[in-house]
Amino acid sequence: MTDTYYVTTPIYYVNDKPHIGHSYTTIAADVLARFFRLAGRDVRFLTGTDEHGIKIVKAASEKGVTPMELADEVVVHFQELWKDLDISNDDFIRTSQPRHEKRVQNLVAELVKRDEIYLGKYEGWYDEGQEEFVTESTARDSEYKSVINDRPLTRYSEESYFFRLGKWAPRLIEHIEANPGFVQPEARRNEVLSKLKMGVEDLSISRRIEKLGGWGVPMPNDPAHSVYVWIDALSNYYTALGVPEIGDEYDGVGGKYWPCDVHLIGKDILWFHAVYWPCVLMALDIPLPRCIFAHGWWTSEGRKMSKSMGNFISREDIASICEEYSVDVYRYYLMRAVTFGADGDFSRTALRERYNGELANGIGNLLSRTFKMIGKYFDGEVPPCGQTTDAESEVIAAAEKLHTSAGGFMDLCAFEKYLDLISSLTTATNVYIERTQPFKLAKDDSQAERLATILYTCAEAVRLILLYLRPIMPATCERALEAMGVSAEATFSQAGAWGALEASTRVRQGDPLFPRKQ
Ligand code: ME8
Repeated sequence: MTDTYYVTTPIYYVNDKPHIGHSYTTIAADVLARFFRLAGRDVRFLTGTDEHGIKIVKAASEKGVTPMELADEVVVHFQELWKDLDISNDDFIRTSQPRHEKRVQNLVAELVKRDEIYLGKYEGWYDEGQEEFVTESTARDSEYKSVINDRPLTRYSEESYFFRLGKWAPRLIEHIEANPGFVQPEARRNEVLSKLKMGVEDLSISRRIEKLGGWGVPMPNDPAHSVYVWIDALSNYYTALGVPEIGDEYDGVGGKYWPCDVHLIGKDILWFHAVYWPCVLMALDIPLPRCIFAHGWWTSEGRKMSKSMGNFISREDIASICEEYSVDVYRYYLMRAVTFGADGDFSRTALRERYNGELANGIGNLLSRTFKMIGKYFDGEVPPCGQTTDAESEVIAAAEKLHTSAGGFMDLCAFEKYLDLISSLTTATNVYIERTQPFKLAKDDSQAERLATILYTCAEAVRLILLYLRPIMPATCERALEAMGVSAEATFSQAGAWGALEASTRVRQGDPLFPRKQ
């Protein structure tokens, strides 16, 4: 039986078009999915859209359309952008789909049956932008405005169903303490733990459906109420797999992928994922996901992104960056520029510097030097590797480290450490060329075997760099690997170790992989 790997992104609100932040989480999830497919795992990668809730109802009414019309219009922007960015999701869930709505009702009915839900009265503040309940003290501290978008909080006083969150909090604390990898990174885990230890109240999980103009999933036990949008949304990770089984055509399509390996999210929505979701799952006796990883926040040109400040990186801006460089360079930059988990700043200047330094001068230059020399001295055929010497050892060691450590870093979503391994191999090989000076040896016939060994070493390093870079830069690496005769099916276990490159493989020098930019 193949080992499964299940990765998800948040499902994005359809009140507005996607921007750099949405693309960041989705690209990171795509990198994981592509890596683990190449590592031979049976991968499921899910993304989608969150279409219910007051936020969507309001955005639709401002535009004079129905929520369904708004969702149908905006979802296309997400789907098209994912296609443009070479996102390899296996499924795309929309919370307005019957396959999801029916399963949410089924899950909530089970909670009712288990007496995990009771009728009470909610009185308090609500942040409609975040679809989040706000405590009296937080509301007071923020002068009754949203801490996210500064809009006034809404006052609510209504009958509501509550989920017994408080009952499950102690078990959740135990789980987080016993499983250090459950909430990542560690600083976020500590934040969640200390907030949990301050005590949590039961969670209001329904809204009067007429307040939402009927837009939502009706509570199965009382259709005058609809399920709170976060309970509806979080369930997508489970319902998309066709579980629980309800007798439709989706039944069990992906049941084997649960529990999820990693929910990738931004830090803004950690509490919902690290507290509400696991408590609901515990109440339903469903195993918990292995990891919830909250990444940091992107600012743009040093400031919080905002449309009015003109530094917003919209879908159109992403398209223009991809046109100037390539989709793969955009993907590389997002994964490379910041430690996953920390905040980052997007700047065109930094992008150009990294592109020229790491891609054009680093990998691109190594590849073109290697292919050129093999073309010139060996008629374009990788020469056989002779006796290796100390000179090769650093390159081989860097390649072996890449092979043995790559999976561990991907498992921890440590993209920057993974890319460091690739960059160490690139640097070691470029330094190796400088030291061994193959272009000089080529003038001396008695050095033919040594020259062959050096160029084999370079070609093998290039092959491994491209192979491991492939999850991040799929189109570029597949093209370049093809020019080295490496099959698109090559997995890390068959092809990831040093020495798999066969002598007499033909290499073709095509256009430069990363032409320098001014
Ligand atoms: O919160 N930097 O949807 P959403 C980095 N529907 N990431 C960012 C970002 C930024 N500046 N801005 C957005 C929702 N993101 C809910 C989720 S899940 C069951 C329901 C990314 O459209 C990041 O992944 O507001 C963040 O968590 C997500 O977009 C929020 O997307």
